Amino acid sequence: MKESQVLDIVTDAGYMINEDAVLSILSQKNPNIFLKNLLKSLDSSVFIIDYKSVCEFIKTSENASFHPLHCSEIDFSSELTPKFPFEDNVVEIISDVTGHSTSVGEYSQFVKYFRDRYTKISDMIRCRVNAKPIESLSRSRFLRSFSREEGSDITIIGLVSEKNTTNNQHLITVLEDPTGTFPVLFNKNDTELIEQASSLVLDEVVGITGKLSGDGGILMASRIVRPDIPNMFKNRNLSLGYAVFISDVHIGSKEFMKDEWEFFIDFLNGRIDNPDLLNLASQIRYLVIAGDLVDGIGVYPSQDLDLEILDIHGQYKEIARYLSQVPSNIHIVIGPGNHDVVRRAEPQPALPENIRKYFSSNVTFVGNPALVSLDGVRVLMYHGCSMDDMVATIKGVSYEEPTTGMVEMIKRRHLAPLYGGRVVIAPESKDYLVIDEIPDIMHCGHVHTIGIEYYKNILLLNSGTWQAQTDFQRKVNIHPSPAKIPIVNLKTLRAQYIDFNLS
Ligand code: D5M
Ligand code: FE
Ligand code: ZN
Repeated sequence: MKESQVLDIVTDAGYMINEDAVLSILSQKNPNIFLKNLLKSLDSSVFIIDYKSVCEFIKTSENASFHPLHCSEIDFSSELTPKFPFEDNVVEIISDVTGHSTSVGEYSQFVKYFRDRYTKISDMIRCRVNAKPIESLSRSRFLRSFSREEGSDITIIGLVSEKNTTNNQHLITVLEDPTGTFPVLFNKNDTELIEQASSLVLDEVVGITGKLSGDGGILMASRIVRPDIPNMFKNRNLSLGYAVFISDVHIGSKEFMKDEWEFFIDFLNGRIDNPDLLNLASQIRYLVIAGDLVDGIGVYPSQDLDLEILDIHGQYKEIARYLSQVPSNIHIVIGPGNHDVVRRAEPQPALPENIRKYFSSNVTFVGNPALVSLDGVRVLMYHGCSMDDMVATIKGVSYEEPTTGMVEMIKRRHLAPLYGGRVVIAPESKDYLVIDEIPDIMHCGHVHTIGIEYYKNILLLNSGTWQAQTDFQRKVNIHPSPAKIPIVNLKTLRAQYIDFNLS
């Protein structure tokens, strides 16, 4: 049942309804029946159905439950008995730069870094299509000058090193592989192709199929081949219980939503009078945090005006204090974001020892990105800074629907395909941002909006935030969706979210 259906039924019955009441109705097991019975129970003096009238009805009904929004108003008597002990909630780190960084930012390291990006992604594309090295095209150009016959389709794979529009509105790009560079033209009259080509970003590795022009000097493109993942990708090794995914807590910020966050901690501890949610809480095994734990210090100009806690250690002590209140059987995994106290360049290493010491022993620290296995379920964690670049350059990618950007990352098998934008890259000897192994779950944050979506069996999650809209975000029209928390069944990979907003 959708919000609009609730509104239609209520209006048809001659009532008005407020938003909280709609939420409460939609959170019921069977909202349709619940609403029907609720309408029957109202007496003629009621004009607006508000939350209070829904609550009164819940108290007298058998199968109804309170929306978590309101449980703080109710006495809870039940107790949480965790179903999974900490020893069972294992975390294995599969890929992470922490402890392996060799980057000092020299030119030669960038050459090696991009070579690794090219090798890994071009190998994936080669599984889908036969390709020639660019060098061989220049040779065929020489041979073609002796022959006028129509050429057959050829494919080259390279990094997109230039992208421009010609005077005639065609799109021209240059592809670069280790053997050379070659120009590729997308004809403006092929509307479908030109639409696809407009999504090419500088430095992504792509295959392009086409025919050589008459003089052999340019490839006339007919198809773009991205590495992507197989349509038939199947999840393996699924597990049991639940995992909760959050990010962007921004402790220390004046906009940190303390009450909603404490309500969330209450939920994890089962201090909630909703039997379904209590049952859910008892089965939580993991809490995964994808960066921006704290607001940090000096992350942007004049940040101190927006800070409640002005000391970085004070900020981390506060989040550690809160996380020590999470039931100790829950294994917490923490990766950093651009507000955390590690280098800004990606891949970022895990938080340093002088910060880790504040946290309890049920916390595992990883870098950004990191591929981890939660008792067999592979989770790719990435804070998500590249999303800003993608929203700015790829049509259809938006802050409102953050999973659109995550799909573009998977299609390119790279977490930050565009080089030279907002994401700063550290030239490690291998490219940790390549999506090498296909995860079961991909978890990002950063843009402060919630998104839950599947792409070819991969569960894509963008966790929202615990920070209300900042002045800056208001100016640039970013509308966060705070305190909405995705929770995932590790057996089925089905995800739902719980709304902890109090107003
Ligand atoms: O980023 C939260 C969101 O706000 C993310 O989409 C980037 C955007 N943001 C934040 N600060 C800036 C600046 N200075 N310029 C442009 N966009 C920005 P967070 O990482 O939590 O700050
Ligand atoms: Fe953030
Ligand atoms: Zn961020």
